[in-house]
Amino acid sequence: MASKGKKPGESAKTAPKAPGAKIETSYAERQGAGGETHQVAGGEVAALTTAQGAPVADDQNTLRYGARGPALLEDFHFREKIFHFDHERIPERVVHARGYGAHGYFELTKSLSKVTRADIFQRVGERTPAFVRFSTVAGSKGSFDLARDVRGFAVKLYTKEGNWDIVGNNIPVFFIQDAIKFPDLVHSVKPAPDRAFPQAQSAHDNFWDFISLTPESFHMIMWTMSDRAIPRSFRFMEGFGVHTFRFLDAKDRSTFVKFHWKPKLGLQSVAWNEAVKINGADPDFHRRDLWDAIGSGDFPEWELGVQIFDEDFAESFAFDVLDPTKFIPEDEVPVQVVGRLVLDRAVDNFFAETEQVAFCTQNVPPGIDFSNDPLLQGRNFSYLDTQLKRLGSPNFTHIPINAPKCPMAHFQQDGHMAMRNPQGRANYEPNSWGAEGGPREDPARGFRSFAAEETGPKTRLRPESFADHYSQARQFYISQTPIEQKHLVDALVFELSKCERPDIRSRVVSHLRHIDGSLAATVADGLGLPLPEPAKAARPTITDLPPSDALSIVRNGPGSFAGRKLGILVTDGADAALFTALVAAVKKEKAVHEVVAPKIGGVTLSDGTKVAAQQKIDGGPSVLFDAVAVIASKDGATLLAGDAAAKDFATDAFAHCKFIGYSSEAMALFEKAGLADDLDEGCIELTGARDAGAFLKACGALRLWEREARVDLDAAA
Ligand code: HDE
Repeated sequence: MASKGKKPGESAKTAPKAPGAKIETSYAERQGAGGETHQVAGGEVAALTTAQGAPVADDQNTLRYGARGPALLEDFHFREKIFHFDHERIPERVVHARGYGAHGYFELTKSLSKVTRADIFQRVGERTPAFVRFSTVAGSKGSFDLARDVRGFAVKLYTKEGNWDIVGNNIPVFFIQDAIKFPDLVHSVKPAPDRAFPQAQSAHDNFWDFISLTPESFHMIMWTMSDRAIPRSFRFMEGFGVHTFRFLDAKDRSTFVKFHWKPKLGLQSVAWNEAVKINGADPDFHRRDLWDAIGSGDFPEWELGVQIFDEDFAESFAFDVLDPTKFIPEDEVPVQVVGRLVLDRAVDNFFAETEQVAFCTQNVPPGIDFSNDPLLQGRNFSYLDTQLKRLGSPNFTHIPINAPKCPMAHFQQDGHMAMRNPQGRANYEPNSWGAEGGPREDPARGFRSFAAEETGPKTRLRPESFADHYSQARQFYISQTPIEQKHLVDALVFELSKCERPDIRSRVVSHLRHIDGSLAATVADGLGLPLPEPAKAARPTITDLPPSDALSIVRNGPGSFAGRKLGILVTDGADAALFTALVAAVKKEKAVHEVVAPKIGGVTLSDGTKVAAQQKIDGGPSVLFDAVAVIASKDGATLLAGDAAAKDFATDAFAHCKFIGYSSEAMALFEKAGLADDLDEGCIELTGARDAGAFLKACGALRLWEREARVDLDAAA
């Protein structure tokens, strides 16, 4: 198991050397260009070859008659190169197309041998290799990271008894109860078929039309309109297996289980206005964050938690445990932590690993089994199907990222791109070739399904126990802090304001009336809409489900700035001692910083020290940071005060409720930015190096949400 982080850009393998390949002169040299980057250093390097292995002498010019004549068909190098290029793309995933993956391991911290015979849960301390792919759902592969969307959280665990894929999301419930509605849900949120927009967003008529006609989706809507759908980074979000699964013990006795991933660094999201701006400033914000964290050795980590419960609990629970639009509050069934997941290695090649990884919900090892959740049952069909389309061959398990890391032996053979075929004469069983006859069944170790007794007529019927659509939506809403409730209302108003049809807006609000009266009234008011009658409800809302702290992001924050990023805007002549103290305090908090300066070449501080910048002010807006500091000299502050990007840096940080540290000279910038009269307890003057530590401690609260009432018309109203 690799445990060392790979620095971005560092390749695990070096290119194979062609034996004795001594490159005489490069193309650049022959052309007289001789630029440094074209020089062949050291003599012996890998020779460029065709895919068939023939060394290539000239990769710059096609073969043609004379210098200006027609190209020749016999140029096999050109033909092969273009042929391969033309076929580089594979179909993007129909959902979850935009994603980012990393390698790591799962380590068991608590044995579960009493409830499951799954090998991965037997030996405390044992590590199992893992690959995780995070994703957004609606956007295409090239869309931006900070769409308001559910995030995929798919984990492949290469156990000793086969791959186990927990293909989950960062939200513990789903929009629909039956897999047959999935194509409709996805069609509705994707760009409309006639105009092919909007991309990567749900703020449009088609989506809300479908939702307003699908009452079961309203619990999930509460989550997707909450800040959970705009996470600060993959590292600060939870993951959920969503469905109820089964554990099977050595005697095939079953208990139910739900899976949870809890981020070690706590939960955090961004503000919506910030998300919109991040998408412009850095569309790769989330993938860059993961890449940088792993590259710097700050390995992202989650705890694996399980909620284990039996049939008796399932019977007594207020909702059906097979209904994927419901979760089980942690207050009712505690989450037991049984292990940790650490991501410590970036991919060597995005396509080979992140793009080709093929998760399948039906990949479970012995000791783990499915429940009858109708969404899970449908997914078990869908994922295999989708991989065949995407990867083009039933042999997608031969691709290294998908291949199990335990021994495999079977009689499957042939097909496109077969890398492994049965050896010897027997490719069938039973056979009578004895020891040479290949693998045999293993009834003791092999996968066995839970022998559930199923009866009933063959029908298309939604169970009565799935009919309550609003009670848990309400429970989620009342579990949020006031600022989180406000963000949820704002999100609904924003999204519905993008719908052109007033009847769709109104129909959505008619459902909100069953969730919370003031929620419905505030959204209606935000839309300038008369409060509609409540929608017809299959069941009355249960109004006394207790709030649960586990559902709030704010209540599950980190309480420290560890893993976060401070943006320091500096100018020439800025106080060197203060700058140095700030950087030291950042390090002490296990956070990181970036220097933002008027020029990318950096600045010269008051003591003559030169500091390089990571961002020029125009390219490093404050939305890219969790908190900011402005350390300016008098002249520098005057310079910044005349710069629109510098003013935006300050006003956005303020509007997004960030903590702002500043040297007294920076007031000149704040004055021009119109902030001087508004500075509050989140704006901390750094009078000297000794204030740096206290500022970084204050940043641990992440945001001063109280400020929002002063910067947002909707909050003030
Ligand atoms: Fe998926 N889903 N899904 N899904 N899903 C896919 O498989 C599907 C659902 C989830 O990073 C597809 O390989 C159906 C719930 C993730 O590669 C496809 C239904 C949850 C990923 C598919 C669901 C998910 C996918 C598209 C309704 C959370 C990305 C490409 C029954 C528990 C995995 C692919 C990755 C991907 C089908 C509902 C999570 C088409 C039919 C619920 C994280 O097979």
